[in-house]
Amino acid sequence: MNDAGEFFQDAPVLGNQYQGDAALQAWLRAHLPAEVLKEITPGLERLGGRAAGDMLTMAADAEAHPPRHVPYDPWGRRIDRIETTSGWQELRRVAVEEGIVATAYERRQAAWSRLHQFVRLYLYHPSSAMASCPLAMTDGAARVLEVYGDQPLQQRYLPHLMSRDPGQFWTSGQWMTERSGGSDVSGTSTVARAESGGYRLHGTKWFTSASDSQLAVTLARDSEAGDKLSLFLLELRDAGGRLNGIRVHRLKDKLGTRALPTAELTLAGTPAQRIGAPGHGVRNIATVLNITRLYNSVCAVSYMRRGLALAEDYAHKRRAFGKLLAEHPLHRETLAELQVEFVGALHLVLHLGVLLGRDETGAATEADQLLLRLLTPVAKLFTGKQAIAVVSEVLECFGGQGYIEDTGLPVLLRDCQVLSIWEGTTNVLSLDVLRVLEHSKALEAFAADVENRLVRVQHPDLERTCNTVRQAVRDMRNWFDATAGSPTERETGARRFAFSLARSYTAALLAGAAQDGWLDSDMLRRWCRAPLTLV
Ligand code: MFK
Repeated sequence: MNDAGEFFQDAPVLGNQYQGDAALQAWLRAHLPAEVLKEITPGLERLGGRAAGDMLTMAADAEAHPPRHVPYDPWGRRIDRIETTSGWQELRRVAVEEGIVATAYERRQAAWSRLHQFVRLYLYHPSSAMASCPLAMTDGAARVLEVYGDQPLQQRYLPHLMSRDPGQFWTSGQWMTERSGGSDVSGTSTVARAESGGYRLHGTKWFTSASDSQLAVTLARDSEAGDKLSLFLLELRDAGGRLNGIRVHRLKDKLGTRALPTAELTLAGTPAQRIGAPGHGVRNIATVLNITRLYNSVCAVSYMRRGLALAEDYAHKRRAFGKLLAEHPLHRETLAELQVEFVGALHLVLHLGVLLGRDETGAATEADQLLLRLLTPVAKLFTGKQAIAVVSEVLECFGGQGYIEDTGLPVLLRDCQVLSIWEGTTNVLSLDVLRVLEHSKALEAFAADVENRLVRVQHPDLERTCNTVRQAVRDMRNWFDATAGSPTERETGARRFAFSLARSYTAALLAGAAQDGWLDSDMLRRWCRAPLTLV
């Protein structure tokens, strides 16, 4: 109430996003060696504070002042300048200072470094106005250079991509999409003409995220490889800051990710260098995609957490029908259901951070590698859809205020909506899951891993739930065998099958945590109340 007795609602407030996250802390305590947790905790606390502090001001500025394309200088010269606001630039500086990319490549925590980086990204992302998008592609570019780049390429570019110095840090875009397609890149018409030890690229790219980056990886038809697709790396600007044979047509007018300068552009003789073997473009860029798909999953979970943090706070200050929202059983139940979705997704995604960390440091078993390959598209498609559903429900927790722009709530939903589209739509990723299962022993590795987790669960209260998970895995294997001779039926069920893999694997992860006593077993029961198999 104010002095005149009028009512004004207090806004939801965010606290330190690490210190207030009991689910994350419980997971880290249960998995990380004590000395690793001790070493990284102060940094997580600092970043958790910034995510609820100075980063929010920067993100609000970036969101309120979207990037601008300036095609000409005052005298008519074509310049194609991309202007971004100071908030956007500051968010990039925070990312560099906080080592959002560097943490994964410095490998100070050996096989735990990737997990550490995932947690940092999880804290950074929902306050970053999507500055995390160029970081995802930068990380993917660093990884593809590590795996396929020759020494000169690695020496020139890796230090920039993993730098902690804002003056040295470079970001990379990832340009796959042309007018003819984003999912099906087989129609790519950009050509790469070999020229004096390098290449020059000619063609038009339809979506180029983060066009303010210094670098980009892209696909083009390679004159040295019978016009098959190869992967190329290009520098956008020359030493004087002028675009390297690139003409920007326009910035895209998007539903969300409005602070992110996504452009449509033409390459007209842009110098480039090939990464990896000629004609292996799709296979090589898949290394980038597998990183960006994991970023997408981490970011999806972090949006769920952000929405819940706001909704929980609000439920303890908003009164309706004579009591706080938090005192209404149905509101509490709604929040509890959302919390379970978030916790399940958190466990799945952090587990992928463990698998990726092992893979990148040579510590992965063959089963780890199969699971990583299988669960990467599974987690991306599953958490992308979950985030949209959870954040949509979160908005409803605020009633009409959830629909009002300057509360900062609608942007969460607008930005979530892209998570199921870019980096492979739900259907394209469901087909990728089939591709993995049809060409490897990943389903066997999956079933064995689930059983290894369930067999440890001795608590009598959990037995029935564990049997439900076992039955789900049997059902999935039966469906997969039964559709072996019917590609159409298999493809038709691919999405349901991928969701089944996500729900049942997550159930096995939650069962282990409940058995070890650091997860409330009610969470597991709630998770398993929804059908685990949809095939
Ligand atoms: C905040 C979050 C941050 C995210 C920010 C990102 C913003 C960036 C915006 C974008 O760039 S969006 C564009 C993203 N584009 C996609 O995700 C493409 C989606 N389409 C696919 O993934 C298709 O499945 C694919 C292009 C791969 C299909 O192409 P093809 O030519 O039909 O591929 P094919 O023949 O199935 O596979 C070629 C090779 O790649 C095969 O290996 P081999 O040559 O050895 O047989 C495949 O096994 C391999 N491959 C394909 N996907 C793979 C993979 N290998 C490993 N991992 C994968 N994911």
